[in-house]
Amino acid sequence: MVEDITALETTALGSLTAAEHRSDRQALEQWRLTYLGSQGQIRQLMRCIGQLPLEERRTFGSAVQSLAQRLEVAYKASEQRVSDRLLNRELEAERIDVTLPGRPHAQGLIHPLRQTLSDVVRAFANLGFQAVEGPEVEWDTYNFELLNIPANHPARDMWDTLWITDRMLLRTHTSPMQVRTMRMASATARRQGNEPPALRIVVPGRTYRYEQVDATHESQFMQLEGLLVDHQSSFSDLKGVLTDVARQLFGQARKTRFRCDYFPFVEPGAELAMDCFACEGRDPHCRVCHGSGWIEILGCGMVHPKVLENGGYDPQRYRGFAFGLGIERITMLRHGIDDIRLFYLNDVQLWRQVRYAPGAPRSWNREVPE
Ligand code: FA5
Repeated sequence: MVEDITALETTALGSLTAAEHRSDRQALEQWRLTYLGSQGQIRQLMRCIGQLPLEERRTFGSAVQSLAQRLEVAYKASEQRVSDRLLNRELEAERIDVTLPGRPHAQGLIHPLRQTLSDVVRAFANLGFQAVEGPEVEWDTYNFELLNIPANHPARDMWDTLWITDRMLLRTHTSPMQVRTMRMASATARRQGNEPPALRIVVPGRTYRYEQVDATHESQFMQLEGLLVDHQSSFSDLKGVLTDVARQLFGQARKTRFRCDYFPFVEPGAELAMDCFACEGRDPHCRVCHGSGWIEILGCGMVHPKVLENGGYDPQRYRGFAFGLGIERITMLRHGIDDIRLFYLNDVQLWRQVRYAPGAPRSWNREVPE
Protein backbone atom coordinates (compact mmCIF):
# COMPACT_ATOMS: atom_id res chain seq x y z
CA MET A 1 0.00 0.00 0.00
CA VAL A 2 2.81 2.42 0.86
CA GLU A 3 4.30 1.69 -2.59
CA ASP A 4 0.95 2.75 -4.08
CA ILE A 5 1.25 6.03 -2.24
CA THR A 6 4.73 6.70 -3.59
CA ALA A 7 3.63 5.85 -7.14
CA LEU A 8 0.60 8.12 -6.80
CA GLU A 9 2.78 10.98 -5.61
CA THR A 10 5.16 10.60 -8.52
CA THR A 11 2.34 10.58 -11.09
CA ALA A 12 0.54 13.48 -9.43
CA LEU A 13 3.62 15.70 -9.24
CA GLY A 14 4.52 14.83 -12.84
CA SER A 15 1.15 15.90 -14.23
CA LEU A 16 1.17 19.02 -12.01
CA THR A 17 4.54 20.05 -13.44
CA ALA A 18 3.24 19.46 -16.97
CA ALA A 19 0.14 21.65 -16.36
CA GLU A 20 2.29 24.35 -14.79
CA HIS A 21 4.69 24.20 -17.69
CA ARG A 22 1.87 24.91 -20.13
CA SER A 23 0.58 27.72 -17.85
CA ASP A 24 -2.75 26.03 -18.24
CA ARG A 25 -5.17 27.19 -15.54
CA GLN A 26 -7.87 24.78 -16.65
CA ALA A 27 -5.48 21.80 -16.44
CA LEU A 28 -4.42 22.90 -12.95
CA GLU A 29 -8.03 22.97 -11.81
CA GLN A 30 -8.62 19.59 -13.36
CA TRP A 31 -5.54 18.28 -11.49
CA ARG A 32 -6.87 19.63 -8.19
CA LEU A 33 -10.21 17.88 -8.71
CA THR A 34 -8.47 14.60 -9.68
CA TYR A 35 -6.22 14.44 -6.62
CA LEU A 36 -7.54 16.75 -3.93
CA GLY A 37 -11.26 17.05 -4.79
CA SER A 38 -14.08 15.42 -2.76
CA GLN A 39 -14.19 12.55 -5.27
CA GLY A 40 -10.38 12.69 -5.78
CA GLN A 41 -7.76 9.99 -5.32
CA ILE A 42 -6.64 11.07 -1.82
CA ARG A 43 -10.25 10.72 -0.61
CA GLN A 44 -10.45 7.26 -2.19
CA LEU A 45 -7.28 6.20 -0.33
CA MET A 46 -8.73 7.52 2.91
CA ARG A 47 -11.88 5.50 2.35
CA CYS A 48 -9.70 2.32 2.11
CA ILE A 49 -8.27 2.79 5.62
CA GLY A 50 -11.26 1.08 7.25
CA GLN A 51 -10.67 -2.09 5.27
CA LEU A 52 -7.04 -2.47 6.45
CA PRO A 53 -5.94 -4.65 9.38
CA LEU A 54 -5.85 -2.67 12.59
CA GLU A 55 -2.04 -2.55 12.91
CA GLU A 56 -1.60 -1.03 9.42
CA ARG A 57 -4.24 1.60 9.68
CA ARG A 58 -2.23 4.21 11.64
CA THR A 59 0.85 4.05 9.39
CA PHE A 60 -1.18 4.09 6.21
CA GLY A 61 -3.45 6.86 7.47
CA SER A 62 -0.59 9.18 8.37
CA ALA A 63 1.16 8.42 5.05
CA VAL A 64 -1.99 9.43 3.14
CA GLN A 65 -2.39 12.51 5.32
CA SER A 66 1.12 13.74 4.70
CA LEU A 67 0.78 12.98 0.94
CA ALA A 68 -2.36 15.12 0.90
CA GLN A 69 -0.45 17.96 2.58
CA ARG A 70 2.48 17.72 0.15
CA LEU A 71 0.18 17.70 -2.87
CA GLU A 72 -1.75 20.66 -1.45
CA VAL A 73 1.48 22.65 -0.97
CA ALA A 74 2.75 21.69 -4.44
CA TYR A 75 -0.60 22.69 -6.01
CA LYS A 76 -0.65 26.11 -4.31
CA ALA A 77 2.92 26.86 -5.34
CA SER A 78 2.24 25.85 -8.97
CA GLU A 79 -0.96 27.85 -9.04
CA GLN A 80 0.86 30.94 -7.72
CA ARG A 81 3.65 30.61 -10.30
CA VAL A 82 1.17 30.24 -13.16
CA SER A 83 -0.83 33.29 -11.97
CA ASP A 84 2.37 35.37 -11.72
CA ARG A 85 3.49 34.28 -15.16
CA LEU A 86 0.09 35.10 -16.79
CA LEU A 87 -0.05 38.49 -15.06
CA ASN A 88 3.46 39.35 -16.26
CA ARG A 89 2.51 38.40 -19.80
CA GLU A 90 -0.55 40.69 -19.62
CA LEU A 91 1.48 43.59 -18.26
CA GLU A 92 4.08 43.04 -20.91
CA ALA A 93 1.44 43.20 -23.67
CA GLU A 94 -0.25 46.30 -22.18
CA ARG A 95 2.88 48.34 -21.68
CA ILE A 96 2.04 52.07 -21.36
CA ASP A 97 4.47 54.70 -22.58
CA VAL A 98 4.01 57.45 -20.04
CA THR A 99 6.36 59.72 -22.00
CA LEU A 100 3.90 60.06 -24.94
CA PRO A 101 2.33 63.54 -25.09
CA GLY A 102 -1.41 63.59 -24.17
CA ARG A 103 -4.11 64.16 -26.76
CA PRO A 104 -5.26 67.78 -26.73
CA HIS A 105 -8.88 68.33 -25.70
CA ALA A 106 -10.98 69.81 -28.48
CA GLN A 107 -12.46 73.13 -27.44
CA GLY A 108 -15.75 74.58 -28.59
CA LEU A 109 -16.38 78.13 -29.73
CA ILE A 110 -18.97 80.74 -29.05
CA HIS A 111 -21.94 80.44 -31.40
CA PRO A 112 -21.57 82.97 -34.24
CA LEU A 113 -24.88 84.62 -33.29
CA ARG A 114 -23.72 85.12 -29.72
CA GLN A 115 -20.39 86.40 -31.00
CA THR A 116 -22.09 88.92 -33.33
CA LEU A 117 -24.39 90.00 -30.54
CA SER A 118 -21.49 90.77 -28.22
CA ASP A 119 -19.54 92.49 -31.03
CA VAL A 120 -22.53 94.68 -31.87
CA VAL A 121 -23.14 95.52 -28.21
CA ARG A 122 -19.43 96.41 -27.90
CA ALA A 123 -19.56 98.58 -31.04
CA PHE A 124 -22.45 100.58 -29.54
CA ALA A 125 -20.80 100.64 -26.11
CA ASN A 126 -17.88 102.42 -27.79
CA LEU A 127 -20.38 105.19 -28.57
CA GLY A 128 -21.71 105.30 -25.01
CA PHE A 129 -24.75 102.99 -25.33
CA GLN A 130 -25.58 100.85 -22.30
CA ALA A 131 -27.06 97.34 -22.72
CA VAL A 132 -30.34 96.47 -20.95
CA GLU A 133 -32.70 93.51 -21.29
CA GLY A 134 -36.47 93.14 -21.35
CA PRO A 135 -39.17 90.44 -21.15
CA GLU A 136 -39.79 88.10 -24.11
CA VAL A 137 -43.41 87.61 -23.07
CA GLU A 138 -44.92 91.05 -23.43
CA TRP A 139 -48.19 92.94 -23.01
CA ASP A 140 -50.05 94.15 -26.10
CA THR A 141 -49.80 97.62 -24.49
CA TYR A 142 -46.01 97.77 -24.72
CA ASN A 143 -45.58 95.79 -27.94
CA PHE A 144 -48.16 97.85 -29.84
CA GLU A 145 -50.34 100.44 -28.13
CA LEU A 146 -47.74 102.64 -26.48
CA LEU A 147 -45.74 102.43 -29.71
CA ASN A 148 -48.51 104.28 -31.49
CA ILE A 149 -50.15 101.14 -32.88
CA PRO A 150 -53.68 101.07 -31.43
CA ALA A 151 -55.91 97.99 -31.50
CA ASN A 152 -57.32 97.23 -34.94
CA HIS A 153 -54.83 99.58 -36.60
CA PRO A 154 -53.72 98.14 -39.97
CA ALA A 155 -50.07 98.68 -38.96
CA ARG A 156 -50.42 95.61 -36.71
CA ASP A 157 -50.35 93.50 -39.86
CA MET A 158 -46.66 94.41 -40.22
CA TRP A 159 -45.94 91.96 -37.39
CA ASP A 160 -47.32 88.41 -37.53
CA THR A 161 -47.90 87.93 -33.86
CA LEU A 162 -47.85 84.81 -31.69
CA TRP A 163 -50.49 85.45 -29.04
CA ILE A 164 -50.51 83.86 -25.57
CA THR A 165 -53.80 85.43 -24.41
CA ASP A 166 -55.81 88.20 -26.06
CA ARG A 167 -53.61 90.78 -24.29
CA MET A 168 -50.32 88.91 -23.90
CA LEU A 169 -47.93 87.86 -26.68
CA LEU A 170 -44.40 86.78 -27.55
CA ARG A 171 -42.76 90.10 -28.37
CA THR A 172 -42.51 90.64 -32.12
CA HIS A 173 -39.64 93.11 -31.72
CA THR A 174 -37.44 94.62 -29.01
CA SER A 175 -39.10 98.05 -29.44
CA PRO A 176 -41.37 97.63 -26.34
CA MET A 177 -38.22 98.35 -24.31
CA GLN A 178 -38.24 101.94 -25.69
CA VAL A 179 -41.31 102.86 -23.64
CA ARG A 180 -40.42 100.59 -20.71
CA THR A 181 -37.00 102.25 -20.34
CA MET A 182 -38.30 105.80 -20.80
CA ARG A 183 -41.10 105.19 -18.29
CA MET A 184 -38.75 103.78 -15.69
CA ALA A 185 -36.23 106.62 -16.13
CA SER A 186 -38.81 109.42 -16.15
CA ALA A 187 -40.76 108.03 -13.17
CA THR A 188 -37.58 107.68 -11.09
CA ALA A 189 -36.49 111.22 -12.03
CA ARG A 190 -39.91 112.65 -11.19
CA ARG A 191 -39.91 110.95 -7.78
CA GLN A 192 -36.57 112.63 -7.09
CA GLY A 193 -37.80 116.00 -8.38
CA ASN A 194 -35.50 115.88 -11.40
CA GLU A 195 -35.92 116.15 -15.15
CA PRO A 196 -36.04 112.88 -17.09
CA PRO A 197 -32.46 111.94 -17.94
CA ALA A 198 -30.90 111.61 -21.39
CA LEU A 199 -30.86 107.97 -22.49
CA ARG A 200 -28.54 105.90 -24.63
CA ILE A 201 -29.40 102.19 -24.53
CA VAL A 202 -29.26 99.05 -26.62
CA VAL A 203 -31.53 96.07 -25.96
CA PRO A 204 -30.40 92.69 -27.27
CA GLY A 205 -32.86 89.79 -27.13
CA ARG A 206 -35.04 87.16 -28.76
CA THR A 207 -38.13 88.04 -30.76
CA TYR A 208 -40.87 85.87 -32.25
CA ARG A 209 -43.09 86.05 -35.31
CA TYR A 210 -45.62 83.76 -36.93
CA GLU A 211 -43.53 83.90 -40.08
CA GLN A 212 -43.12 81.86 -43.26
CA VAL A 213 -39.56 80.54 -42.75
CA ASP A 214 -37.19 80.97 -45.72
CA ALA A 215 -33.51 81.80 -46.39
CA THR A 216 -33.76 85.18 -44.64
CA HIS A 217 -36.73 84.75 -42.28
CA GLU A 218 -36.97 82.72 -39.07
CA SER A 219 -39.96 82.55 -36.72
CA GLN A 220 -37.64 83.05 -33.75
CA PHE A 221 -34.70 85.42 -34.19
CA MET A 222 -32.64 88.00 -32.34
CA GLN A 223 -32.89 91.75 -32.50
CA LEU A 224 -30.98 94.59 -30.98
CA GLU A 225 -32.95 97.71 -30.22
CA GLY A 226 -31.27 101.07 -29.83
CA LEU A 227 -32.66 104.23 -28.27
CA LEU A 228 -31.13 107.64 -27.75
CA VAL A 229 -33.09 110.46 -26.13
CA ASP A 230 -31.80 113.93 -25.33
CA HIS A 231 -32.58 117.58 -26.05
CA GLN A 232 -31.04 117.94 -29.48
CA SER A 233 -30.48 114.67 -31.36
CA SER A 234 -31.15 114.74 -35.09
CA PHE A 235 -31.55 112.39 -38.01
CA SER A 236 -27.98 113.08 -39.07
CA ASP A 237 -26.82 111.86 -35.60
CA LEU A 238 -28.77 108.66 -36.24
CA LYS A 239 -27.09 108.18 -39.63
CA GLY A 240 -23.70 108.95 -38.10
CA VAL A 241 -24.12 106.40 -35.28
CA LEU A 242 -25.34 103.60 -37.55
CA THR A 243 -22.70 104.24 -40.21
CA ASP A 244 -19.98 104.23 -37.55
CA VAL A 245 -21.20 100.88 -36.16
CA ALA A 246 -21.52 99.40 -39.67
CA ARG A 247 -17.89 100.35 -40.30
CA GLN A 248 -16.76 98.90 -36.97
CA LEU A 249 -18.44 95.61 -37.88
CA PHE A 250 -17.85 95.28 -41.61
CA GLY A 251 -14.91 97.52 -42.46
CA GLN A 252 -14.90 100.25 -45.08
CA ALA A 253 -15.49 97.97 -48.11
CA ARG A 254 -19.20 97.26 -47.55
CA LYS A 255 -21.78 99.70 -48.89
CA THR A 256 -24.77 100.93 -46.88
CA ARG A 257 -28.04 102.43 -48.07
CA PHE A 258 -30.67 104.43 -46.12
CA ARG A 259 -34.18 104.50 -47.60
CA CYS A 260 -37.47 105.88 -46.33
CA ASP A 261 -39.56 103.31 -44.49
CA TYR A 262 -42.64 103.37 -42.32
CA PHE A 263 -42.81 102.36 -38.66
CA PRO A 264 -45.67 103.88 -36.61
CA PHE A 265 -43.35 104.65 -33.67
CA VAL A 266 -40.87 106.82 -35.60
CA GLU A 267 -41.23 109.89 -37.78
CA PRO A 268 -39.47 110.05 -40.20
CA GLY A 269 -38.58 106.36 -40.54
CA ALA A 270 -35.92 104.59 -42.61
CA GLU A 271 -34.38 101.21 -43.32
CA LEU A 272 -30.68 100.54 -43.55
CA ALA A 273 -29.53 97.91 -46.04
CA MET A 274 -26.08 96.54 -46.90
CA ASP A 275 -24.95 95.38 -50.32
CA CYS A 276 -25.54 91.67 -50.97
CA PHE A 277 -22.48 89.54 -50.17
CA ALA A 278 -23.83 86.59 -52.15
CA CYS A 279 -24.25 88.11 -55.63
CA GLU A 280 -23.11 91.73 -55.19
CA GLY A 281 -26.15 92.76 -57.18
CA ARG A 282 -25.29 90.62 -60.21
CA ASP A 283 -27.79 87.74 -59.89
CA PRO A 284 -31.47 88.59 -60.59
CA HIS A 285 -32.45 85.22 -59.02
CA CYS A 286 -30.21 85.50 -55.90
CA ARG A 287 -32.01 83.77 -53.01
CA VAL A 288 -30.48 86.10 -50.44
CA CYS A 289 -31.36 89.52 -51.93
CA HIS A 290 -33.95 88.32 -54.47
CA GLY A 291 -32.08 90.27 -57.16
CA SER A 292 -32.24 93.66 -55.45
CA GLY A 293 -28.52 93.66 -54.54
CA TRP A 294 -29.35 94.84 -50.97
CA ILE A 295 -30.15 93.10 -47.69
CA GLU A 296 -32.20 95.01 -45.14
CA ILE A 297 -30.59 94.79 -41.71
CA LEU A 298 -32.42 97.34 -39.64
CA GLY A 299 -35.28 99.76 -39.29
CA CYS A 300 -34.76 103.17 -37.70
CA GLY A 301 -36.06 106.71 -37.33
CA MET A 302 -36.70 109.67 -35.03
CA VAL A 303 -38.82 108.66 -32.03
CA HIS A 304 -42.47 109.66 -32.63
CA PRO A 305 -43.68 112.47 -30.30
CA LYS A 306 -46.52 110.24 -29.05
CA VAL A 307 -44.03 107.55 -28.01
CA LEU A 308 -41.91 110.12 -26.16
CA GLU A 309 -45.05 111.27 -24.40
CA ASN A 310 -46.03 107.66 -23.53
CA GLY A 311 -42.57 107.27 -22.01
CA GLY A 312 -43.00 110.36 -19.83
CA TYR A 313 -40.77 112.62 -21.92
CA ASP A 314 -42.07 116.02 -23.12
CA PRO A 315 -41.86 115.93 -26.94
CA GLN A 316 -41.55 119.75 -26.97
CA ARG A 317 -38.28 119.50 -25.04
CA TYR A 318 -36.89 116.08 -25.93
CA ARG A 319 -36.00 114.38 -29.17
CA GLY A 320 -34.63 110.93 -29.82
CA PHE A 321 -33.85 108.31 -32.38
CA ALA A 322 -34.32 104.55 -32.33
CA PHE A 323 -33.33 101.57 -34.41
CA GLY A 324 -33.86 97.81 -34.42
CA LEU A 325 -31.49 95.45 -36.19
CA GLY A 326 -31.54 91.73 -36.92
CA ILE A 327 -28.60 89.82 -35.43
CA GLU A 328 -29.01 86.82 -37.78
CA ARG A 329 -28.94 89.04 -40.87
CA ILE A 330 -25.77 90.76 -39.69
CA THR A 331 -24.11 87.42 -38.94
CA MET A 332 -25.05 86.21 -42.43
CA LEU A 333 -23.37 89.28 -43.89
CA ARG A 334 -20.25 88.88 -41.76
CA HIS A 335 -19.65 85.26 -42.62
CA GLY A 336 -21.25 84.93 -46.05
CA ILE A 337 -23.91 82.48 -44.78
CA ASP A 338 -26.72 82.37 -47.31
CA ASP A 339 -29.45 80.65 -45.26
CA ILE A 340 -30.68 81.84 -41.86
CA ARG A 341 -31.96 78.33 -40.99
CA LEU A 342 -28.38 77.04 -40.76
CA PHE A 343 -27.90 78.92 -37.47
CA TYR A 344 -30.27 76.62 -35.64
CA LEU A 345 -29.18 73.27 -37.13
CA ASN A 346 -26.33 72.71 -34.67
CA ASP A 347 -24.15 71.44 -37.52
CA VAL A 348 -20.53 71.44 -36.37
CA GLN A 349 -19.31 71.12 -39.98
CA LEU A 350 -20.78 74.53 -40.71
CA TRP A 351 -18.94 76.16 -37.81
CA ARG A 352 -15.68 74.58 -38.99
CA GLN A 353 -16.11 76.50 -42.26
CA VAL A 354 -17.22 79.70 -40.55
CA ARG A 355 -14.24 79.59 -38.20
CA TYR A 356 -11.70 80.91 -40.67
CA ALA A 357 -14.07 83.15 -42.66
CA PRO A 358 -13.19 86.84 -42.96
CA GLY A 359 -14.58 88.63 -39.94
CA ALA A 360 -14.29 85.58 -37.66
CA PRO A 361 -12.81 86.57 -34.29
CA ARG A 362 -9.27 85.38 -33.63
CA SER A 363 -10.46 83.42 -30.58
CA TRP A 364 -12.21 81.06 -33.02
CA ASN A 365 -8.92 79.71 -34.43
CA ARG A 366 -9.20 76.68 -32.22
CA GLU A 367 -10.30 73.12 -32.64
CA VAL A 368 -14.06 72.50 -32.93
CA PRO A 369 -14.95 69.19 -31.19
CA GLU A 370 -15.54 66.19 -33.48
C1 FA5 B 1 -38.87 96.18 -36.44
O1 FA5 B 1 -38.99 95.12 -35.84
C2 FA5 B 1 -38.82 97.50 -35.73
N1 FA5 B 1 -39.12 97.30 -34.35
C3 FA5 B 1 -37.44 98.09 -35.95
C4 FA5 B 1 -37.36 99.52 -35.54
C5 FA5 B 1 -36.91 99.85 -34.28
C6 FA5 B 1 -37.73 100.52 -36.42
C7 FA5 B 1 -36.85 101.19 -33.88
C8 FA5 B 1 -37.65 101.85 -36.05
C9 FA5 B 1 -37.20 102.15 -34.80
P1 FA5 B 1 -38.57 95.03 -38.75
O2 FA5 B 1 -39.81 94.22 -38.68
O3 FA5 B 1 -38.20 95.55 -40.06
O4 FA5 B 1 -38.63 96.23 -37.75
O5 FA5 B 1 -37.37 94.15 -38.15
C10 FA5 B 1 -36.12 94.73 -37.89
C11 FA5 B 1 -35.00 93.79 -38.37
O6 FA5 B 1 -35.17 92.51 -37.80
C12 FA5 B 1 -35.01 93.56 -39.87
O7 FA5 B 1 -34.33 94.57 -40.53
C13 FA5 B 1 -34.31 92.24 -39.98
O8 FA5 B 1 -32.91 92.41 -39.93
C14 FA5 B 1 -34.75 91.53 -38.74
N2 FA5 B 1 -35.86 90.63 -39.02
C15 FA5 B 1 -37.16 90.95 -39.19
N3 FA5 B 1 -37.90 89.86 -39.40
C16 FA5 B 1 -37.05 88.80 -39.35
C17 FA5 B 1 -37.20 87.37 -39.49
N4 FA5 B 1 -38.38 86.82 -39.66
N5 FA5 B 1 -36.10 86.60 -39.39
C18 FA5 B 1 -34.89 87.18 -39.16
N6 FA5 B 1 -34.68 88.48 -39.02
C19 FA5 B 1 -35.74 89.29 -39.11
